[in-house]
Amino acid sequence: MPRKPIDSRGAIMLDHAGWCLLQARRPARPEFPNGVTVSKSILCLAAVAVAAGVCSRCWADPTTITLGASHDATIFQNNVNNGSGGGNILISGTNGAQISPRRALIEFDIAGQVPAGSLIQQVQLTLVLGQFPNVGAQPTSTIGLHRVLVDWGEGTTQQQIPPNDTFGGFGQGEPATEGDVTWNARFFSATTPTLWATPGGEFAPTAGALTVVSRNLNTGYVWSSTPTLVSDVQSWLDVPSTNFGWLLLNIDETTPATFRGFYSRHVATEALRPVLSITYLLAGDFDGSGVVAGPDFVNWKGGFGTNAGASHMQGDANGDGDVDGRDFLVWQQQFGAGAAASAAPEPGSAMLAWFCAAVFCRRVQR
Ligand SMILES: [Ca+2]
Ligand SMILES: [Ca+2]
Ligand SMILES: [Ca+2]
Repeated sequence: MPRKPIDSRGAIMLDHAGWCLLQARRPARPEFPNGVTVSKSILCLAAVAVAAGVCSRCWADPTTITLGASHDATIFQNNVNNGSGGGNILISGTNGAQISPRRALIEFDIAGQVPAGSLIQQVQLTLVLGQFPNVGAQPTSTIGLHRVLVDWGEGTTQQQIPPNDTFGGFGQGEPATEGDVTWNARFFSATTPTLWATPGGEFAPTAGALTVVSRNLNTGYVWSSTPTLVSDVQSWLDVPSTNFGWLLLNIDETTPATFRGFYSRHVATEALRPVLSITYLLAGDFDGSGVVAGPDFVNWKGGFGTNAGASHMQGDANGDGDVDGRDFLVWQQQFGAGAAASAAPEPGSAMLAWFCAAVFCRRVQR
């Protein structure tokens, strides 16, 4: 189970109780000290809960959402300064005329849609096929998703106003404008481009998922969940500044006419656009209600101080077996997530006061 760094979320505490956070984050004692009792009644409650087998349902059902792409583009090996960031088609593979590879990039705003601190379970990308070579098209084409390692700009080249679903004229891109991604530049500029370290993009050498794409137009092709895709999305949730999406790399960039063209996020018909499906668990939902709220704090409070073997229901949000301040921060960060997110209040001051008192008591007793 993924572990959560405290530093990525610790700043949230400052809004409410900066003193508490500073206490909890002091380098000499990054976690609450072991073996110190805050309240005998609390530990007793936790012990009774475990002994009675209360944890019959430690997790709520996972939540699945679908996201549209936030950025996408195609780059062209034979037109190194052309872009198509606003275009209708995402192309991966060689064309027939020049036997020249095209690669597509696609990115989703994970952190803007999935509650921070969630645990990613499944990830699935669906792209709808819109085009394959008119002449000499291979019966199948295998395309991999490779994590992109550095930032790139989408640009607006070839954007259709108003939007439409046409594919004509996108196969070579057009001369890039400021900020477009191209084969040579991750941010094109006529005067000061930011170049890829390697032309054609910087990306993980191994595909996180591969899919065989045949020739069924207007059909959704799916890159099913793999541990690598899950890891990619988890890391993008935990550290959004590392989210640069995936590059669609055709495994055959030497045979003529291997390309497949998929509808981009800009086409008029929504059902044709790329979709990323994400299934996640709300780590702060200790009571399995589907909402991160006050009752979950009660569970955490009951388990607080457990040093090993703690269940999620007892308040172990990050899966490391204990129930401590890190788990509290996950709960606080996710407070209001779930079914009642739109009407979620801030965590109650009494809960925060209890957390502060717990930290203070533990430090004093040491
Ligand atoms: Ca685009
Ligand atoms: Ca709950
Ligand atoms: Ca924990």
